[in-house]
Amino acid sequence: MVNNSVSIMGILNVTPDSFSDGGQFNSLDKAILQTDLMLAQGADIIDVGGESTCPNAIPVSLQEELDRVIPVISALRTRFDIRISVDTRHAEVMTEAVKAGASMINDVNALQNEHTLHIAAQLNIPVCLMHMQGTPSTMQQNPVYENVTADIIEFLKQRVEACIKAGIARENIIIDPGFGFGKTYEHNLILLRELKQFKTLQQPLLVGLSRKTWIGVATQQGPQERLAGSLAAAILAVQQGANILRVHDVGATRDALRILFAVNEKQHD
Ligand code: YH5
Repeated sequence: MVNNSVSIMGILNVTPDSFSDGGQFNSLDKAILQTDLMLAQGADIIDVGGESTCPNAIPVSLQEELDRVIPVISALRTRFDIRISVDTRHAEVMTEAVKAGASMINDVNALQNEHTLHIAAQLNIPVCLMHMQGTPSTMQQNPVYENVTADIIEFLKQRVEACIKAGIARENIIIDPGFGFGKTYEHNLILLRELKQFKTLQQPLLVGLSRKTWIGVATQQGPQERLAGSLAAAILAVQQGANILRVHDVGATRDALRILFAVNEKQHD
């Protein structure tokens, strides 16, 4: 945790078709090496995902997702003392991941599937509720909002209420506007400009900005050249109250946060 207030969640993709790391870390050994590196660089959470949610991703079966994710979580659990989050939309993966050692659920569907909602309530661990308009395959076709920030705050407010009604403790609920998920370039800019409005929900706020398409549009850079843009976006988010940053580049993000906290004259780690 940087300065006791912002946590860094390192992304561990275990998808062979993963666009952002070129599928570099799809074997168990590479997953362990990558985790070791992210831990050394200051990650507080490792987010393990086996299903790509980008629009042209090849769909994976439930069994395939389990086969990718569960051995990695087990291997990380035996080797490292770190919180492991599972990035999944499926109840079976949530259950098996927690058995294998995960202690956080990251659901890009915000537990809208009734089964996942009840499973998450039983598991009694932190959950991240992310907003997405549409489904991964269609979400970027024509996203429309009346007021993007207000609409997403209202959606998340309703999801927080549904979770509490299902028995999830309020302290275990993290919210996320879902940058890039059914949002135009302009929508992403407005969301980051107005991010502090999400603090009215009074829940921890997670943001995933790292290397996303809109950053590439703004900087005119490809996926591997979006680090500087991602760091700038991360700092803008933290200045508005973001509590968890989901990132590919843990060390660089930690250094950027150190500058922010040094300037703000807060303690550093
Ligand atoms: C998120 O925001 N995002 S997976 C496209 C890219 C680069 C990165 C084209 N899972 C989030 O990281 N979970 C993902 O360049 C997430 N919040 C939460 N909670 C997409 C991703 C990416 C997509």
